[in-house]
Amino acid sequence: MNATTGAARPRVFSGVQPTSVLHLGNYVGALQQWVKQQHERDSVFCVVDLHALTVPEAVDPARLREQTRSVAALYLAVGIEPERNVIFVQSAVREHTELTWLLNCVTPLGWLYRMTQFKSKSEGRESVGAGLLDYPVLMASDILLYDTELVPVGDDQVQHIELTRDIALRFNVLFGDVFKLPKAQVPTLGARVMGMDDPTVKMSKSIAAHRPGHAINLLDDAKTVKKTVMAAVTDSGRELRFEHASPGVRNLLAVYQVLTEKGMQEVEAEFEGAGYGHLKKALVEAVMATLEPIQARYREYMDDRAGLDALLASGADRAREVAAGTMRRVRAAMGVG
Ligand code: ATP
Ligand code: LTN
Repeated sequence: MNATTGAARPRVFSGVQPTSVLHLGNYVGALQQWVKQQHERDSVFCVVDLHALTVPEAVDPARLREQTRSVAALYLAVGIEPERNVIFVQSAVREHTELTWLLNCVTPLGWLYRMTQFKSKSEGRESVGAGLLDYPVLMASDILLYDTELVPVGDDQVQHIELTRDIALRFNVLFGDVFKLPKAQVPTLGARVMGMDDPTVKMSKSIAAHRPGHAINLLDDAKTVKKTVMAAVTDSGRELRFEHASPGVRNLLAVYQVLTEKGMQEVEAEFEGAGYGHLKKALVEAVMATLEPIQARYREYMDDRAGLDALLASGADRAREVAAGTMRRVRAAMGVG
């Protein structure tokens, strides 16, 4: 698909749901890794809008469309180069839904009921759509359509990628060797950024939507970031060492470390004898130093609507070419189409 990439580079696929504005956890857990490795990988990055529909009551159609463009603009704004990588919107490539149906037919229901994300997202609800249970099969289709080897994600998604391998393996056993078996790639640092208001839960878009102070969003201004960080949960101690810190303080230290790209010891030395106020102030500066250039580029992409749409259309064309080839193999193996 990508004439400039050559065959030797491993294929990478990843995506984010356009459920709302992305946060710092999405950035350090996923997007930052994508950017760092884009020169050594043959990458496909997708805005997974069909996944956002799995909680349909949370989605307004006009907002979903706008949010989808906004996430795509953020991919570009964080530094993903469209010439080197394929960037596209999931619903523009129909092969994703077609493969989902075919993979549904080889996926035991028990495997889907076991997924922790399904359990947590369906908990306490009177009724949930079949799409929420089927979410990981759509995700498996995303990954398997592109002969993906590596899937860079935060650690909450590892279970879904293991399931993707299981589905691919089962398909290959039943119908012959069609799919490559992908692996998750989780960053050593920042794989699970915790909530600023509650360091016992992962920073998450869905919580941020109804709890101000939970997340640092990538489009937050300096005043909002300052308010969120200054109010972040810490403890009554003073110890600024990774090993002895409470979960809230450890989270702040880890985010600071990952944004400044400093070593653990360097960070500890920097804050030796200092109070939490000092750490929080330094963190606000580090966050804004990361976010300001991203926000400036984001505005440029969002202001050029035609340019962004053309870029996504060309990404979808390139993605479709690969996806169509995989579907020919799948249909032939299954005896349909
Ligand atoms: P939602 O609350 O809508 O499920 P989310 O905030 O969990 O959303 P996703 O769209 O599910 O975000 O995740 C996009 C990517 O960001 C995935 O690779 C995921 O693993 C990663 N990610 C999400 N939250 C965090 C976090 N707190 N720390 C590190 N990585 C994260
Ligand atoms: N479930 C993922 C989003 C996602 C994804 C993918 C990630 C959908 N399809 C394929 C990697 C590869 C999440 O982050 N919530």
